[in-house]
Amino acid sequence: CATGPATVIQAIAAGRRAAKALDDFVMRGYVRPSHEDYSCSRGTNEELPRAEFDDIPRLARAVMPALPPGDRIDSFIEVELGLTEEQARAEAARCLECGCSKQNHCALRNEATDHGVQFAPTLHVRPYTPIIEDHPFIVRDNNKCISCGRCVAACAEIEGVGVLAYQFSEGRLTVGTHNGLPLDQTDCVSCGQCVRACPCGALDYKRERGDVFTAMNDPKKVVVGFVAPAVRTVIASEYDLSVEEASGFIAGLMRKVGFDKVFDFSFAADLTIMEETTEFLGRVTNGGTMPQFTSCCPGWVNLVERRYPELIPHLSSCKSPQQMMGATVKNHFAQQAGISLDDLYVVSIVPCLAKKYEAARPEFAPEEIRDVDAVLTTTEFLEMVQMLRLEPKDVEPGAFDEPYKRVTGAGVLFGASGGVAEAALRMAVEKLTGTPLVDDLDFEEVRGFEGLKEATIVAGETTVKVAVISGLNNVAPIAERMKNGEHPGYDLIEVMACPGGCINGAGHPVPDRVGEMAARQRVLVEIDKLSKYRKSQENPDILRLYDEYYGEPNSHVAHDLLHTTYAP
Ligand code: HC0
Ligand code: SF4
Repeated sequence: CATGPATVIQAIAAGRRAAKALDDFVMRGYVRPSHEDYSCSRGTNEELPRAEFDDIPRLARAVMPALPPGDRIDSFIEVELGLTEEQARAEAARCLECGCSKQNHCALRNEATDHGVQFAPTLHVRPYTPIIEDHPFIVRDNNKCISCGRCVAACAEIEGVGVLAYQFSEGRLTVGTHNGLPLDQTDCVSCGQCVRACPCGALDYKRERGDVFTAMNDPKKVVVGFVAPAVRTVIASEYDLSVEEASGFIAGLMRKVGFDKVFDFSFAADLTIMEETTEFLGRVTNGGTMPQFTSCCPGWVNLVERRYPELIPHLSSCKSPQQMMGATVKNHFAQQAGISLDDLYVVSIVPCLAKKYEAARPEFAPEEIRDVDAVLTTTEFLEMVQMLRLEPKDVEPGAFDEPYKRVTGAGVLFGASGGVAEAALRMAVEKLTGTPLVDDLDFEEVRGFEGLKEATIVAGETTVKVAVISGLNNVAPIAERMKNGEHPGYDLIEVMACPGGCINGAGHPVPDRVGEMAARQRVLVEIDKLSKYRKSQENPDILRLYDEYYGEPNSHVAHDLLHTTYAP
């Protein structure tokens, strides 16, 4: 198992501060604690994805600031990749050398390049401070911090959580937590908007792609992937696809990356609508706790648990689509396909960091087997595509797999703010009036980027008042009023932590042009318009799943697998 990567890591390990640099690599998921295990787990050298070798320039650059000045890294690059010293230097000069893999687009580098700023080798020479790992997956490296304060602002002003603050230490202004506690002991909701705001990789998150590659390289494992609605908006833009092409292309791309089965989250979004709208109508007719809050955004659920536990009875008991899909695959699909749980590895691809937190919650790992084994962000997925050197011409577009092949436009809409409410209204109005909703499926009032949107819908004898909130700072006034016993005047409230919903999640590449968010939203709205089925309750695969497995919405089995409880 003596491989290229092992040689490089050993060589780097000979440098000054090498142990810390190596820790940095391990923490970021570039290498395993034992690189021999890492190589062995991938089989022979020939079977290693080219990517492991392609990562070397980035690894080398990452460690440069921690090594003595000189040509050591350039010579590693030369040795491993066959570049000349001149080429190696040119390669290195393209980057600010912070070592981050900044979501494919580095705003700081782009700004620097636009303004003609040249790379200087002394840019980051500072006293080394240890990398802080005080959160399940967010890592903070103050060696890279440029004290711009974007993360502090994102946490305070977009999310209203305010757990980050400037700190002054040893003559340097950097960022810490407001009360000095480790991040995982604060009210951090894990939305990742701080990571998204950081222009230079001082805030980053641990990658899970190594675990996913390992599972894919294990011949015993059936690796199932499912992709969130909002991810296709980014794939459409990255590959310049039409709306009609986006979903089929992403299914083909996932197969090419190595997934054995590919499903669409929008299916689970339909399942969520069946469960959550049934719960809502139950509360309306039985005088249950009102209003009902949606529960599919784990950033929002984290905020309720940490800061507003009084509101827990208002949260829908539904798991998010991610966890509904995981539970359905690990139970219904495993049983139907005759796959033992030891051999089934389930991966979600999402725009969201909070979903990494959600998937790791102990209640979603019955008998210590997680329903969702790994969570990849859109960025991580695109990194895997790059590592495998896949080109669009390698991709054969196709449908998602049975038995969850068909999805509705309502499920796809989930990816933007207002989508959950709109999908729920399409079912609620139909049930309340007893008449199939044929026209007037579009509830445009709840779409768009306003932090608070409202709609009043008259359905037969019932009037449903809906609020749609995105950006957690916008929920505080309502939450505070409810905490003090006031009714906010709504029946159903959708809350998503990220402004504009999941299309703006921290796991996507950072938009680098004006209008990108509106374009992402348009993709979802257009897919909905073109869909054969536009109401979750008419999805034939959902109806079949109820027939053969769950019985009916909110049934005993459904409660067991598709609902949850919350802990203050
Ligand atoms: Fe979302 Fe979702 S819509 S939270 O934003 O509900 O991540 O896209 O996958 O689970 O479906 C994220 C996006 C999802 C979930 C869905 C919901
Ligand atoms: Fe995640 Fe979406 Fe919530 Fe953002 S809005 S934290 S991307 S689920």
